[in-house]
Amino acid sequence: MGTPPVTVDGFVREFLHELNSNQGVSLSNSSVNDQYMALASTVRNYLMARWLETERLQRENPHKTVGYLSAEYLLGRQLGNDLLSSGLIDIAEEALNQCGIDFAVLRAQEVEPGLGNGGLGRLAACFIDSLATMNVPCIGYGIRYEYGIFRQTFVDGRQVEQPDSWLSLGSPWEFAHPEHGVQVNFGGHTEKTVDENGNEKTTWVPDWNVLGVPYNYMVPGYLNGRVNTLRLWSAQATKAFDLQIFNSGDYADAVRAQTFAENISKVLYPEDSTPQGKELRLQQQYFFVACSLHDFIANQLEEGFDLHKLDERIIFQLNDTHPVIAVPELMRILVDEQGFGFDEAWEVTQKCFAYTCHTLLPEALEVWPVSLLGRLLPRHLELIYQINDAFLEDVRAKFGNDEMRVRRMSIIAEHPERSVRMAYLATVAGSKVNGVAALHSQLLRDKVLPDFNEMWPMKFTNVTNGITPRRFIRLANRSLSTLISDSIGKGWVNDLERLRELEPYAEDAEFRKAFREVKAFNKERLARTLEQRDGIQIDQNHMLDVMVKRLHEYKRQSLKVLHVVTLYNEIISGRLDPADVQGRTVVFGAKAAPGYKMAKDTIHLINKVAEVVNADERVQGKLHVAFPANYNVTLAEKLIPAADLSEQISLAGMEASGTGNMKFALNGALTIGTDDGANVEIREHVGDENFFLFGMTEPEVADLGAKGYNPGSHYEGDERLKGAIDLIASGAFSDGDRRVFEPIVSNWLTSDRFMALADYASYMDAQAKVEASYADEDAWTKSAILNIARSGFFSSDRSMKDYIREIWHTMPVL
Ligand code: GL7
Repeated sequence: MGTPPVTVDGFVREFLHELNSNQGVSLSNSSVNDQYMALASTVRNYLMARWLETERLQRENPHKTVGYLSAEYLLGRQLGNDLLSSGLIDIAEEALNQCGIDFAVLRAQEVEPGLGNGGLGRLAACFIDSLATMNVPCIGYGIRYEYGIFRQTFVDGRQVEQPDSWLSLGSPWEFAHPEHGVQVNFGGHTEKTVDENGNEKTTWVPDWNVLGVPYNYMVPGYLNGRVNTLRLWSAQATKAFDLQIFNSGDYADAVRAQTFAENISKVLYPEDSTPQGKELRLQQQYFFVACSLHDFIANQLEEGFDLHKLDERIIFQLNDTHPVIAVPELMRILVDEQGFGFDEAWEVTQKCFAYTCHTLLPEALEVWPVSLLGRLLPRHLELIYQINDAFLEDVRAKFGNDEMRVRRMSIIAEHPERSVRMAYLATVAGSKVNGVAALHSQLLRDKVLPDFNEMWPMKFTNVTNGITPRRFIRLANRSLSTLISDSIGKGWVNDLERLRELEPYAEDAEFRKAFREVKAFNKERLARTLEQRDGIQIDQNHMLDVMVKRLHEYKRQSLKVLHVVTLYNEIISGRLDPADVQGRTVVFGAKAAPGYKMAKDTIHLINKVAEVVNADERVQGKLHVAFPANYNVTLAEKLIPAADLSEQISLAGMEASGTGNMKFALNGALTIGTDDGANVEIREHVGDENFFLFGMTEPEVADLGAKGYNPGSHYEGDERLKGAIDLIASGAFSDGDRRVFEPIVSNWLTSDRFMALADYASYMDAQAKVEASYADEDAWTKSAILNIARSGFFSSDRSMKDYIREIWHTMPVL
């Protein structure tokens, strides 16, 4: 198939053709959505030949592929990204111009697919971008949720969730293939039979099933002609399913059955880090991994490939525990369908999986009650028991009959309810287990999985997360990109360590001036966006102090609120002279899981504090709080390039990595942060003097916890802290009603699980340093430039190299 000519005229012709033939309209009577849809098809047409070519090469000369199994992909908008990757951005802009269309308006028309909660889903999107750019064969497998992460609105300062119907205006980036639907079974029972050779055979007799329909998305590499595939599965009722019920004569029941099946891919669970053990969630997990494994293996079988060597063709990377049910599924396929012996199948399976753990929070480690798993997937439960028996035999062989250890390590937990520990299953099955930042990987070995580390020290490794420079610098910060390219050439976009060449420019007054202009430009752009989107006005001369991430107690948005309230209180009480205060706009962006009360109360508090502070003349021009609703990738792309200060203030030992922290540093914001997650490595790279460190270290946190933490003593012992908490407790931010924020206040004073009060004084000191540094414009700018120059390590291209070397042993296709 031919690619349209790569010229403005060629693009115009293709675009008009798409408008006519796909949208059925002429330019003069087309809507913005028509134009956006036609533009998307045009871009697809340019990428199509490369996609087909990538696929053909892989078919003719199969390379080992990464099967990235992830329940979430937080993709962000596609249009800009695909235009960038195909080198068509300028041509498209000019072509649209010639048609009298404003490119920016069409870009704004795209609804971002929010098929993830936060860092974990966005990481998956960065990784598949990097693999395509590095010419590594990869298929991303996941779920095509009909409703992604909810749209957040505020009503009287409280979060209200709206469904995210991202598909309602059509989704021009996907290709549905109903003809390749995969049947997925559930429920029923198993039967044992003995064949003519006396071998026992198990058959799963399921009692219901659904159809998984694949939707393919292009994943273009950056200017390299490669287009990998993201395959997301959508659930439909199968014919058999319908017919059975139709035959029973109940039409209404049949339609209900269809809805039941489609429910499986209906909605993304909005819990971030704290899964709810809901049956539908397990259905989703099994649904997408069963489809994905079938998809890949059926292809190998068609080719006549020997599945004993499956690991030469694929490595399935388990993105957290969500896809871990793939382990017994592969065992089932090999044993029950392909006639492998158990040991033989286990040997293959162990080579085909690797597991990434993304958390340290005990409540985030998924477990499934045996009762539920057995009802939904009876054969898988049997296989899990069998895997566990064999594993525990190895434990006994290695450590003697240490029954305490055996109980600790068992994949099956007995209390409080008999259940399957998915992280343990993944660890036992995986060829490698990795954490997502150096500190996290160490804590994973020492605290979460110490027994496993003792058993298999070689299994454990670290791969520090990364972010794609294409989306988060080149696309999101075009003015900075131009400044960088004008100084060191264009090669940095897929070789981010080259940003080092910027170091000398920190000493160059001209460059610093240009950098400040870039920041000013980005602030102005942000101001326009917030005005349009939220009716929020911000002062572009302020320091922009940003905390954007999911709302979670461990991330400590409440510590940031205490800082804001302290500043406010100090000014209005006259203890702080406004003339001595650097004008500051604090921006929050955060969604709370709908059932997470403390997180929602904190959102309410932030909004109420914003209301009072912003209306108080005594702090005008000095302190402003902005909390735009519905923080998402699209807003991040505007917010991060404008930021001066990046807030990464989790309690040490709680944030596995963080990836927002990397995006800020790479866009020239300075970090105020704890010694946690990837902050540790960011500080090592950018240098102590360009990072505002505060707070307890992880061992100090552990010590304090062991000694017994008493938040009340911090409150009593610190006038400013007491003042801030008392002000909130007094009803100053709740129209005098002291009850409204009582749960937050009493939590601070009596429990404070994440020790915000213990780190408060140190945080305030660090903020004072921020304030002093910001006053020295030149010194601040130098630090910002050095942050950029020294953060090349945090490219997701580097993360991919680490995975390839340590875990996957795949090769780029030359
Ligand atoms: C997370 C971690 O909380 C976060 O620190 C990490 O950067 C991210 C990607 O590795 O994974 N784990 C998790 O469950 N969610 C995350 O964002 C939702």
